[in-house]
Amino acid sequence: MIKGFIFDLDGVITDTAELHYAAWKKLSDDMGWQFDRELNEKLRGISRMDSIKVIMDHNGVSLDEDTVVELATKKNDIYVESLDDMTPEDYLPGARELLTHLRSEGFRVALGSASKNATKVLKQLNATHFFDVIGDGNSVSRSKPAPDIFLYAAEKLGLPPENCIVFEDAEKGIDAAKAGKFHSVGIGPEERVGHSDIRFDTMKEATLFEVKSYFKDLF
Ligand code: B16
Ligand code: MG
Repeated sequence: MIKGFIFDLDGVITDTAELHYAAWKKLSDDMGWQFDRELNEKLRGISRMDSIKVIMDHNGVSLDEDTVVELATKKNDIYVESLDDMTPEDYLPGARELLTHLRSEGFRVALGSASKNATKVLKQLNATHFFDVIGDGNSVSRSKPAPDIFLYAAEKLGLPPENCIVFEDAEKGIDAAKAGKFHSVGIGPEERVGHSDIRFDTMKEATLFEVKSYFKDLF
């Protein structure tokens, strides 16, 4: 039976991808690196250090580890500053409604994000109270597609994976959910999250009613 829900943050609760894009773009311009929206798509759901490595590989650049950390920190400073402008108006359409619905029906709810800035994002959205457990980039060391962040969240919720549904917008995020034997809901296009149990184009369509209808034997 389904007792818990685990949510990714960027691309599911809110669209921080645009802010990540602007920060990576600024760093890349300063460094003379090529960076565009297509490359930004490849960073969806992956950690900050993995992200900078993808950008450097794309540009055929190799630097010592200390410099890479320094540059990733620079990008993060730009990103974190931009979060100050985020408000409770910045939920993706449908996300707040779903979280409210889950709370009123008594489900256990966790965050399972790769971001080390997740608590700040939740605070800006005024969303912290929706979550019983916060699993973020500081909770585990192996990032998606490893299932670790979702396993961490489920353990803290006190539930086995088969009692939880994971919501994810990233290809590697769905890989992670499947690797952990969770049920999965994909948010986004077929070519990205078509391997989820059920997929919706946006969070607006992913209502509790639709999710319950699909997983009807589990409710
Ligand atoms: P930070 P999610 C991910 O969030 C983003 O999709 C990804 O683009 C970003 O690199 C990653 O968080 C790390 O974020 O630099 O804030 O630690 O989709 O897992 O909620
Ligand atoms: Mg995401």
